[in-house]
Amino acid sequence: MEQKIKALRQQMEERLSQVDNRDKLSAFWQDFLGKKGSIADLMKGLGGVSKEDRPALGKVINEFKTQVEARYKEQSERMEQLELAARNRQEAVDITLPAKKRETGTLHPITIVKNEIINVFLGMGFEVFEGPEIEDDDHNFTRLNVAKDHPARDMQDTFYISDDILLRTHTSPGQIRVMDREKPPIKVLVPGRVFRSDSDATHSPMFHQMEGLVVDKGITLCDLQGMLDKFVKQIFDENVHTRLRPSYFPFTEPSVEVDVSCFECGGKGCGLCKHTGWIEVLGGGVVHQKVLRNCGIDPEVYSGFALGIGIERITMLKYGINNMGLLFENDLRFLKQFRD
Ligand code: 2NM
Repeated sequence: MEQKIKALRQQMEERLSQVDNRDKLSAFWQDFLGKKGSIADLMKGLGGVSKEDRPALGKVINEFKTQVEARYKEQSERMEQLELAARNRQEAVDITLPAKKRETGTLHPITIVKNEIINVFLGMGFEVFEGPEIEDDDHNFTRLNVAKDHPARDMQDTFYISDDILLRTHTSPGQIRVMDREKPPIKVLVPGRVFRSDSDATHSPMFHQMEGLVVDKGITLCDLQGMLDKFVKQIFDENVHTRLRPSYFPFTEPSVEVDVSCFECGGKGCGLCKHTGWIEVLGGGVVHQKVLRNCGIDPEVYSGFALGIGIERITMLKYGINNMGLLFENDLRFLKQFRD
């Protein structure tokens, strides 16, 4: 029996030295420690041994079994480590490789300029209000002193949804809503999309406007020009200044067209200013007394100024864009140039 164990021990070591995967390890377990394995055989063999020798021999077999189990465990752990090492090698990531490029979005140039304009006016103490894009005739026209027979009400210019519901043609109805709710002093900025049935190289049926309104005691056209001067210096160039020309809007009296001195040539005359030295940038005026009265504000006590800026126009001037269509095509080759 002793001899048999000695031979088995040798066999065991030999088998173990050949184990290089889980299947072989499992076969080893079956052959030595399994129900029909060598050790089970040894135990069975105990039956034919004399009663006196049995305890001692049983002890030897048990010790051998413990040894085999210990060696099996050792090998099993070694196997796990080898497998883990192999998996680590296989799943290794080369952290020195350049990362995959992820496309990030950019703000649309109109949004960039809109934010810039808002920031300038926020710095002067304005608040921002947004009104609805679908308006009624009353807010969009009547209360702004646009008479029933005014050409701006014509079907050609306005997208009507029904007899008196329409897509706003300017953001002024938003200012009416502000004056309905708030009493002076009012200092508000109303940005938004506006709609006019007009489409050619210089007109889009949808465009963006930013209107400003200031109402308080003693507001005059001088306050408008002072603020505009500050505004254009921040938006275009520290050296530009403004010029007011008389104009006409039904909702302001007097009404003005506002030019900036050409920031390209400094006023000497160039292609951008069509050799006039001036570029038209916005319109405005002193809010018509009728409009104030229409909103329950007493024009004997209060006065105000209003202004309207076309955001597309400012954007094109600022970035030297000569074709308005580019602002609406959403061609990435164009839009990517405004990454900042
Ligand atoms: C412009 C030009 C002139 C304007 C007037 C008003 C209101 F509501 F106070 F009457 N809002 N916007 C206005 C005046 C807008 O845009 C070129």
